[in-house]
Amino acid sequence: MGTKRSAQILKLPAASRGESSTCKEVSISDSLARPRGKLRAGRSLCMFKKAVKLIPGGVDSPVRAYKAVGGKPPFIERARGSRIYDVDGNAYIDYIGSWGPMIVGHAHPRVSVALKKAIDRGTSYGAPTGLEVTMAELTLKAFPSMDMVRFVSSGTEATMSAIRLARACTGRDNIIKFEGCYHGHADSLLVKAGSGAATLGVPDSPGVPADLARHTYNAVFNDLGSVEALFEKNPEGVACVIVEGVPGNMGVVLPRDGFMAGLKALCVKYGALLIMDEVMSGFRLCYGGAQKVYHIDPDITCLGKVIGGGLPVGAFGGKRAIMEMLAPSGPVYQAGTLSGNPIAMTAGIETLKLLQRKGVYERLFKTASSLCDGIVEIARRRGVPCQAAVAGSMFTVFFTDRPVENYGGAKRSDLKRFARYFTRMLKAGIYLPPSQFEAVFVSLAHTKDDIEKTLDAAEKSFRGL
Ligand code: KE4
Repeated sequence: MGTKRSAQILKLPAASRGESSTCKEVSISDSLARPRGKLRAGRSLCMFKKAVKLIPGGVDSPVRAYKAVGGKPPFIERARGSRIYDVDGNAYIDYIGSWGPMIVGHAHPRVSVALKKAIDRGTSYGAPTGLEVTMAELTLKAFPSMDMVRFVSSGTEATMSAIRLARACTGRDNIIKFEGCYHGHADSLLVKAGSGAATLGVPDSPGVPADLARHTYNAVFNDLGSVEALFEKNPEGVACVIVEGVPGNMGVVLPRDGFMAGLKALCVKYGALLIMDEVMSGFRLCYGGAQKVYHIDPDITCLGKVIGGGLPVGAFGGKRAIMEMLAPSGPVYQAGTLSGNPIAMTAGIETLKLLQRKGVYERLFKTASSLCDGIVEIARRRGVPCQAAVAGSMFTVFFTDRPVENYGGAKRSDLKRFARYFTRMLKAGIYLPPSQFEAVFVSLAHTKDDIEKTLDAAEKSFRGL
């Protein structure tokens, strides 16, 4: 086959049942064995049929609907360690990990025991607790660029609030983001967004007022010239540049050497704040995120996913002078009923404590690398062109024969081939993100045997792909 089969692998150091009465019960199987070699799906299909009448698209977050890969999503009933189990009794090796949070594995005993105790103390008070102080101490120690932090309930709230803060601090309205980067679904950030928006081909969502969208400019990731050009063409100034610490929402794309430092320098030059969105990269690359790997001092950092340990937590933090602009210390309003929730804080604290153990990130990086390298090697042998990037405990294999350094490069991927690969792997019991524009996540629960089983499934899936 005349295709270029080289695969570039860039690596970062490790610095990183609403039971439906009409859907019948089945037993849960712990093995990956498939009856007659295929997935049972009766109950999931029954639930999906019901769900689509009650919930738009049958899901509470678009990427879960399998629009980009075809078929219907399995409905999940439980998870433990590296395994996730659907309502038809199929078991899968899970590489979504709830889109990043489950880095220590599902239902980790340390986390579960702590949560069970916390629940007996009540689930929400709407009042300050010592748990938030503990979580703040842990977070600020991990991210020394931050003097203060505010907890919220999602990554979207974190980035939305960070943008408001940056606009208030600078008195400017314009923001610069990057095509293909996703920062949650706040209006100003749904302009050429990645992740689910890119997956569904709606990077610019209807419903975002043109008057607001015009204040959002998109640069090209890894292209400092495109950023400077936007600064230059905005004499009224730019409030902030927001960037994913390592983009995972166009798939994992690594910053070129000097890119992040260059961004920081441009922000200083033009008086804009640098917001580093580490909702995904924070605690996924290493204990301290991309800013530790790239030695960057952002003005504001956004966090989420891992810091909630599977419960809803987001956070944004930064320099004291900036953060004290926030109500009630300052005039910038931001609030949340469940912000700093004691159950969510408990899960986050236990998860971060587990991640502080020696050798954790070396192990995560080794697991991610061995899986990624193995898939790329199989693709090479099978004549399937692909590129791959590993960043700590996350990676993406792009089905393209050219390097992927930005969203344009990611979009050159063969999405049909990705969909075939995804479907074959799912049938083999491997639960991958249903989109080329997402990251694969490993956890401390993934074993050598899991990796071997996954590569065995890949060996079969690449045949005639
Ligand atoms: P949430 O509002 O979904 O908690 O976080 C938004 C967000 C912000 N910043 C980054 C870098 C993110 O990756 C995200 C959310 N990531 C997606 C997965 N690519 C969440 C999955 C989904 O949308 O269902």
